[in-house]
Amino acid sequence: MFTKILIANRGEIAIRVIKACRELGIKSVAVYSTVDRNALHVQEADEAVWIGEAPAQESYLNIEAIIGAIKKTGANAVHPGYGFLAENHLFAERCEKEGIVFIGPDSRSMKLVSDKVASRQVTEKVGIPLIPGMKNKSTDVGECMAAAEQIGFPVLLKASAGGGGKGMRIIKSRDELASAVEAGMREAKSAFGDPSVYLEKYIEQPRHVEFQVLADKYGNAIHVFERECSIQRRHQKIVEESPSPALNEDLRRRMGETALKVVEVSGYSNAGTVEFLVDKKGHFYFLEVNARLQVEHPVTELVTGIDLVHAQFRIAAGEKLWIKQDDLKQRGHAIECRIYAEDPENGFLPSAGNILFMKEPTGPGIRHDCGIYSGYEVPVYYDPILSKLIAWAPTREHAIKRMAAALLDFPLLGIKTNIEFLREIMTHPEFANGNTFTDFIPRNLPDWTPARSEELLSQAALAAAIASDKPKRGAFAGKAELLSPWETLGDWHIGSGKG
Ligand code: MV4
Repeated sequence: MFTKILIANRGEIAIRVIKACRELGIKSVAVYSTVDRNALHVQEADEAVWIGEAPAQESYLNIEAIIGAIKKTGANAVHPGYGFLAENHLFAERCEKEGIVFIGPDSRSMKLVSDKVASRQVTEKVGIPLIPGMKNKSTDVGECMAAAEQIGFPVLLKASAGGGGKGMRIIKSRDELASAVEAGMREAKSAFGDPSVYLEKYIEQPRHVEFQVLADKYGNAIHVFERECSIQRRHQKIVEESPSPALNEDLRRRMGETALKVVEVSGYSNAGTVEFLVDKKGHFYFLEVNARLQVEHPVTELVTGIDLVHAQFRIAAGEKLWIKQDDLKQRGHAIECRIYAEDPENGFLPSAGNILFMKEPTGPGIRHDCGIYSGYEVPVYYDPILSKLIAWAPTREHAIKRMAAALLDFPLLGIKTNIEFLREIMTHPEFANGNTFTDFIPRNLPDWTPARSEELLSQAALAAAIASDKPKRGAFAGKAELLSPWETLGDWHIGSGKG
């Protein structure tokens, strides 16, 4: 097993990996940009290396700087987290060349699965169900017209170079096809530099259901069940849960088998996620593979008891898979809410600033993967995710109650967040009924804005009163030695009892 792992990331996922190292007695190395010098991951790691200025290109995406930090500290492996370089096959390749273990898939399979067209061709050959559609991209309206007739309306136009829903257009009939295809190509050209598009059968009101997989380097693989991630805002997942309310045992078995077939044909290893769309008749269609540990991995960990980060370490270190598929069971229900620094009164635009006061939710079945603290200055440079709140309980109904209560017990003052919006979702009858389709937000909470509740205002008043001059945790960031309590406990008097 590794003796020292460098985490090439920041925020809550860096903390998550640092904690996984600590539990196994593995030394951890954080990397940070100038603006992150007081960030929590810098304080929690055993060592910390500055890698550049705030813009990600100069720091967390700076391959040379990160390789340099690995060599400088003698780390024998690197965990990329998610985002940044996590699915950058050039970085994985560079690590392979430098003899540094990249904790994730090898660069070849990473490159294959991230090429949507190639992975569609590979999966189609072995009978994996794909959304009916064009085999190749096109820039010709006539070709698209013929394809649409063959597919059957409504069809969905997708930009070949797009992704994450960008540039998608629903085309309901033949009459609107030509103008929609021309507009779609113009948009694709200006947004992605590539005008080519393709058409698929439009799956109405689908669910986004993904399967966690674990595969070792010797061809052994298991799935660790599903996560439902349909509640998205502008194609950004905000609520995820496991099990999915939509799956019965038979559908779960068939989707799990299909996910393992995708892993097999792509030669994938380590932790990965196979994404599907599920329609209202229970038909499922392979979408893509995510070659990284996902933001939402905790819901899988809570219902199966598997530590996915430890599993990543062990597989990357060359261990043979030690879990048998039949050993795995889902127990209870877990729901995750992503806490974002976004201003719901301003179109959920990212909102930075100083966290005046926060009190993390706790209690039975509550987990909080947190990358912030009272006094922390949230920077504008990076993805606005602050933390993830996860609630586990024996039943879905109970997990919802636990989550709703935890969201009510989570003062986070000084910056705008989506906490109130998440409470609305958790307490919505359609969520309770399990009607969690990808159109949940536009259908149930269109143009939502927060109500200024008395409860919130009194919480703010209370927190403002409490938020005294607590010593900023950032004071000792980056310093090798841990400061003594005398320098960090503030105005406490110990011993004389004189008060
Ligand atoms: C679709 C679809 C319906 N029909 N394709 C969204 C981004 C990428 N993951 C693929 N996505 C979809 N592809 C067909 N043929 C529905 C989605 C979709 C989605 C669409 C709109 C709003 C939110 C969505 C969330 C997940 C998936």
